[in-house]
Amino acid sequence: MIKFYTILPDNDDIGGARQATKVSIMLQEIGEEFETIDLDRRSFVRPRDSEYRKLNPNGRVPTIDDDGFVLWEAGTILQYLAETRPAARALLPASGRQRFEILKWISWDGSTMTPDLVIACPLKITQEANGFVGADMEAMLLAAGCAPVLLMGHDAEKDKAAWEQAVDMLQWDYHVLEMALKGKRYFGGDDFSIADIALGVVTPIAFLLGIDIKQHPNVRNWLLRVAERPSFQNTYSFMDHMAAAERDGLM
Ligand SMILES: N[C@@H](CCC(=O)N[C@@H](CS)C(=O)NCC(=O)O)C(=O)O
Repeated sequence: MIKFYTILPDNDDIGGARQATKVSIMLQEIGEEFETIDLDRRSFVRPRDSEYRKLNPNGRVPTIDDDGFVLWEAGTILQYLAETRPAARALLPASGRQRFEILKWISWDGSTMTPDLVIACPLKITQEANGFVGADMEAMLLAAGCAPVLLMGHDAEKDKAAWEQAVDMLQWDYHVLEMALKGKRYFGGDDFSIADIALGVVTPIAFLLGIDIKQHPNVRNWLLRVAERPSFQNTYSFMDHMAAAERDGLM
């Protein structure tokens, strides 16, 4: 049985590992049995001498162990499962242009959307009343690969300019998604694919930053479509971020 290493929200003060939910959603979509190994972020994931780093030297989740084959990087795990499990064939065609269209979105998420969110999250804190990046928050952001946090909180004008630039980048990312969904139900076309799993997990994170997607109706309708799937409904962070959108009138 696949072992799935993650950080669940229950005992984690920042709501668990969003990237890892891509894998648990995939495993549920294909009906694969798996064992969840819930790690403590501070004591098991981050320490450079931890046992876990022998599996994943990055000190990040997700990681899977499929009968001795250890794999990390959420997007690659999605592709691996799609190609090794017959039940997952519909989630990534074996050849043809649609396959590369889908893989393009997996790559774009890892190289563009997720990094833009990672930059914007700490900058948002600088814009909140009494917001400041305290020592614990700073350690968390540094572990998550966000070194620019060290430059924040010293100059209010520069923080504001950087936050506005980060929001502008994210708004453009939503515009890219909006155009891609024109006339389509899903990113690969008519059918749900691994691209929808990856982007379905990260897209709603922007709601935590108060980013409004009302001017992007295709993205909204796609998100609502994705939200009907039991695998997403079972995912606490996704449901929480969608509830924030509803509460704050962002969709
Ligand atoms: N590129 C990696 C990124 C994984 C990642 O950033 N995971 C975060 C959770 S969402 C993590 O493990 N953070 C560890 C920490 O905060 O110490 C992937 O896509 O799998």
